[in-house]
Amino acid sequence: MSGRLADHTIEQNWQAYAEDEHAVWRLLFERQQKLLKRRACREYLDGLQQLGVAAHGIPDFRRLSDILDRATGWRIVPVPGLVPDEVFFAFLAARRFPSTCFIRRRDQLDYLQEPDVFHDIAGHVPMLMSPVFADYMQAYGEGGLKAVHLGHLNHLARLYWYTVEFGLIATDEGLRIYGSGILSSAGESVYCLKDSHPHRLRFDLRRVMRTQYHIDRYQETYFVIDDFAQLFAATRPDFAPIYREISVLPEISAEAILPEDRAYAGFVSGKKEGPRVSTARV
Ligand code: HBI
Ligand code: FE
Repeated sequence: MSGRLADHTIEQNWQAYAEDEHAVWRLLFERQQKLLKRRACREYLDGLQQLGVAAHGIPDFRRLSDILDRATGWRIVPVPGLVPDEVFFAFLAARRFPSTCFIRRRDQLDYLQEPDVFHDIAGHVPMLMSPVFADYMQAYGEGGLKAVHLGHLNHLARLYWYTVEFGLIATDEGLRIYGSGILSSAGESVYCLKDSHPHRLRFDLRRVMRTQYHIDRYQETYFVIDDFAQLFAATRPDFAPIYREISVLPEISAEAILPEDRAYAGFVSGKKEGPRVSTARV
């Protein structure tokens, strides 16, 4: 790892976790396991199992990294918290996943704005066991470095938000979760699939990049991919012309629906899904 990146890393110091910190992990993990068995995508559930991420306590990153490295060449690097955007992207481009080490307190089980070790390890890392998703994350890191230089980080950050953090995938068994922000949230893992309030739209790169998001509440809109190959293919073109194209178009608010939007047409709780009547302004 380059010196500049290494400057942002810390030691996980696994031996130093208190028993109560492991107990918080167990609470979170057991609760999510029950919810995710029938809600998370196959790639996530397989990754979790292969990594041996389990209920007994906060995992040792070195053990996980060795398994992850053999599967897809990714490793986990411990960081103290949010790292600067360019550093974050440089890590991803080098197939290094920066993970926080601290765990939320007992009074924060349901909600925490910043990432903690449960979000990073139980939410993100299992997806990195999937070869296509692992490549997508690296491509995203490379795209992030370019976006910063082009002054379009806002557009690229929305792609991350609506895929890596809050993405849904259409499968033969129905709609499933792959976004880590949902996978690590008990409330949102139920809400995103079942609730009649949010829109569930077919993934469209330009639409996603134009759509604002809220960081402090459940999402108003989810974007549904058909498979991870579609996601990876969407990141293959040079984004520079796409950024130019969308920067002259209006931004889209988190809850808005456009006439050209395509709703996910699966069956959710016995009702056919469609966009709600458009009352929102763009
Ligand atoms: N740092 N540790 C950490 N985790 C993140 O998810 C993260 C970050 N720094 C910046 C960042 N995310 C954003 O720039 C991207 O999500 C767009
Ligand atoms: Fe995250």
